[in-house]
Amino acid sequence: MEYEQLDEIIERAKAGLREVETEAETEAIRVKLLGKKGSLTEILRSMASLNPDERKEFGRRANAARAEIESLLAERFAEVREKRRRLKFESEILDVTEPGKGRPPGSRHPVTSTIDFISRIFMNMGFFVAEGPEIETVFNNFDALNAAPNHPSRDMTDTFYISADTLLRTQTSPVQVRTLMRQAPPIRVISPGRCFRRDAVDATHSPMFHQIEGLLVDEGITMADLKGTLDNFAKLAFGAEVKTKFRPHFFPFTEPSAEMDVSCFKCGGKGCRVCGGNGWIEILGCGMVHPNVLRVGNVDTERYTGFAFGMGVERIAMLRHEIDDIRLFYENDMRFIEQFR
Ligand code: 2NM
Repeated sequence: MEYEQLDEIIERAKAGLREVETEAETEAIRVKLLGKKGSLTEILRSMASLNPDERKEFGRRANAARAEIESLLAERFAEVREKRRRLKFESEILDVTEPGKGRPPGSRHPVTSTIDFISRIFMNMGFFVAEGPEIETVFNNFDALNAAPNHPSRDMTDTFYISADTLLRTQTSPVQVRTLMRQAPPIRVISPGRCFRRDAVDATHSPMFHQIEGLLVDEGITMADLKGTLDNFAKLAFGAEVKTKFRPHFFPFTEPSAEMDVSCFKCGGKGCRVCGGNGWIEILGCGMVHPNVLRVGNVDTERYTGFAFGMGVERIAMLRHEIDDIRLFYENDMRFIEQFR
């Protein structure tokens, strides 16, 4: 009978498997030849018409043919599976020696670098950095600082109130108040941080800005200590050649109070754009801590005296970097920030 049909199926298996590239294509050939409706199965069905001897011989050969095709399939399956694995590995190859994607270096915001610059100078003189909350009590922000009940800075039009007794701090001195209440003299702290005042925005005003304030309390502290410390700061911050000048001023929390000017570090005092033509630049406010403030911290005012000072961070940064508009600090424009790398 049709033994040639068996040889032919084997040939078709060989020819078909030469073409296949994937496991799915190989499986399709398996189904076509050996599946329930496959060619070999069809041939076996036709065995019904054979006599027993023929059927036995045909069955033997058909089984041999099936075995051969199965082994061809297994071989091809292994090959295409291996090929798929190899392609997957190749597509996933990682060159661990390849240089990383260049990430542009970041830059610190000039407000941050100015805070660090000023803090470092005072830390080198023995001051510690203290921080406190931006939401403060009216007591810490005003009462403890000897501000009269009717002081204009307390006004709703000057201060952001959150409630009758809480507000956004208008200066960082409440941090000094907290320090005084927690710690006995000697005290040497500076407090950098964000402050808030209801100011209209222009080139030199912002309702949110930064300050650094300082406080020193110890036995025998006089105005000479204040002047020596702040003159030293001015020389370290703006150049050894600068001179300082203290002009009388008024603050509720200090008595006497003063403002400190430095001779222009740009033009040496002749007058230029940086100093606005007059040769001197106002840098900070300062004074001897008012006894009423010291008493808030239960400091013995017969034994201890102290001085305090405060300066605007943006103002110092603007002077150092010749920035002419405070709004540039808050626009998050990288082209601005990257200039201070
Ligand atoms: C200034 C000017 C003068 C100041 C006073 C105090 C405290 F809490 F100790 F009384 N801290 N900071 C002070 C003094 C701040 O800023 C222009």
